Amino acid sequence: MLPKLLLNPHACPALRSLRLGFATAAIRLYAFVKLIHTFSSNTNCLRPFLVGATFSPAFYIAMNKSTALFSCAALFAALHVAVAGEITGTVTLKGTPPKEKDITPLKDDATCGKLHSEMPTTHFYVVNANGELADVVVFLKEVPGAKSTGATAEPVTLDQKGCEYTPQILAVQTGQKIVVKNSDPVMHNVHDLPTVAGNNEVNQAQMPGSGDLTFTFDKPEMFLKFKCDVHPWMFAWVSVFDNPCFAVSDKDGNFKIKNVPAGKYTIEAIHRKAGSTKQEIEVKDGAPTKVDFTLEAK
Ligand SMILES: [Cu+2]
Repeated sequence: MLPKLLLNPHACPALRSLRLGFATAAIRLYAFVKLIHTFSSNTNCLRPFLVGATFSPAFYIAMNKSTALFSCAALFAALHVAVAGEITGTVTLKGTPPKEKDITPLKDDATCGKLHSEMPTTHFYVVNANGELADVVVFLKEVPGAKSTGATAEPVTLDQKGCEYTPQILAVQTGQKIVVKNSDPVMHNVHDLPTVAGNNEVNQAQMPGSGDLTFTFDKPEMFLKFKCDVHPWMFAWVSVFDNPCFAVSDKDGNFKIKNVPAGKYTIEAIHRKAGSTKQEIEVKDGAPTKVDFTLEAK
């Protein structure tokens, strides 16, 4: 009976006004819950600033129209301070990189060699036809107030395929899981070699078809080395950060660092062979910031 009355298009003005009131309250409540959910499930740069923004379902239910309205206003006011920007850019390599080296011991290996139809090579410089460079770690030198969200961030996968690590350059946060897979029909021995105190050295065999291994690191470290004790040509390099404000350039040299709190920063791009370069930038509320880098082949 009540729904019928409420939905009747010829209802009296009092009922129409009541109906409008319900609809507005529902929309406000939905907008607020959606907003909170967006930020509380966010795993990137802004999250450390909104750690308090997690509430139980009971909280949403108990909230009435006026609290919703007040909270929306308060949250929007708070976000005006915390609104984030996005940094995007491209890394270009100047000059011609040295020719990649053949990995002859891999091709000659009785088992691993069969996994390659051609001579495998190193992947020191992964450059596209336009000279844009992959595998460059781009990060903000200091992000005041930002903390690692690694404990709840998506794990990063490090695979062993064709008796090579893939990817060979990766970056994670402190406490973020690195899941090591073995997609090969051979045994590997995953062995990380940290140089920073507090990061653990682990040396673990991984049989073909066996379960994944998990690694985490507690301290920031650049290019922490992973090797395989069975296959001496296998290496991967993991950079560990204590905040989420970093990226690794893709095959077209592009990178994106999302939800960076507004402010002035030093941003650095570092490549294992081409070295590093820095720039001073300012990220403004809600605005995209474009930063391109050029590194020289060495
Ligand atoms: Cu191996």
